[in-house]
Amino acid sequence: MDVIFSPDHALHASPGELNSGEFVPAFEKPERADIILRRAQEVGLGPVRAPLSFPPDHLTRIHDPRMVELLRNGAAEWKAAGRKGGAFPFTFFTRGFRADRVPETLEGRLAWFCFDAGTPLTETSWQAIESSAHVALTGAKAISEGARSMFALCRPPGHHAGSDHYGGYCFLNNAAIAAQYLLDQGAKRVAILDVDYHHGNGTQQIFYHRDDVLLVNIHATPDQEYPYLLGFADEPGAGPGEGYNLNLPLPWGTEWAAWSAALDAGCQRIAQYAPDVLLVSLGVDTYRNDPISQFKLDHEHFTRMGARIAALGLPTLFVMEGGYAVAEIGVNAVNVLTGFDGG
Ligand code: OKP
Ligand code: ZN
Repeated sequence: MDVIFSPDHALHASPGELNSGEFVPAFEKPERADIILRRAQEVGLGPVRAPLSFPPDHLTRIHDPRMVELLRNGAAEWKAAGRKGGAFPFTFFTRGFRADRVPETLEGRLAWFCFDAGTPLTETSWQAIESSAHVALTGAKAISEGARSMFALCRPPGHHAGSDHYGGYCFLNNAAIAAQYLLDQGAKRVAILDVDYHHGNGTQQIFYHRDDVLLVNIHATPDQEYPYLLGFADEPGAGPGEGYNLNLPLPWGTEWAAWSAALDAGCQRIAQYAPDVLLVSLGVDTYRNDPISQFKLDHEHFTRMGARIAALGLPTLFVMEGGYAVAEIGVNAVNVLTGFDGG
């Protein structure tokens, strides 16, 4: 399958993140995408293509334009105010604060739109963020034109970003933007299968009230794991979207037997929905040696994951999300894709 990749991803290099009380080097770093690309080339996965460019309304179909504006200019405003390092929030919006006005100050907007202490903006982040969305859109365009499968090698990732909030190393929700594009091009039903270790809270929030996107999420239970506040089993969707969100939370320590049973259940729901297109939010942080995760999948399980997804027989767009065992991220991610291709 073709790989969509932009070297612009490297323009987002986080200066670090708050982790367990310390400011530590970022886990989400540029090497991740470069290593996946190198592995894809090593196994001859398929041609590597640059992203096309798209008008900004594809981004604002999903995201609040005021948040997009913050992502675009926040770091420059931060620097103009004499600050150093990345643009991090200091305050976080929560219950009890004014919900009826978006602040005008940079600090206020960071507090309003950003929900964690791991997702700073740097002066060149926007180019990477936008290119990551364009990588996903380019994959979606190829699928809408009849491709059986595509790999959008997105970085930074996207599934924690909601319509008006960002965090978890994610700024724009690449998979959601791609899903909306496919619907706008005429697809009637899109399914998203999120196999990242973490719950895709942003994707869930974006589509929670809709029945034209089925979301299936397999992830570490929020009773134990980030993002802690969403991703429980009793979140079926609401209004017209009721029945179109399926969360399959699993405990720390989950191995392939239980993980693959959840995958089977998720795939059965997707088959029943009979979508026109499948998107896979592909995180490989379920890997046994991932530095921030607690599942126990091995290299060969990623190959089997890809084969199970292929058995759905759907046009499939893979959108890269997480995975922090950097030395092994290439093998794990590409195993899913070669497993899909039957290799
Ligand atoms: C992004 B994706 C670890 C803090 C966790 C956020 C994790 C974001 C994961 N102590 N920080 O879903 O892979
Ligand atoms: Zn993750």
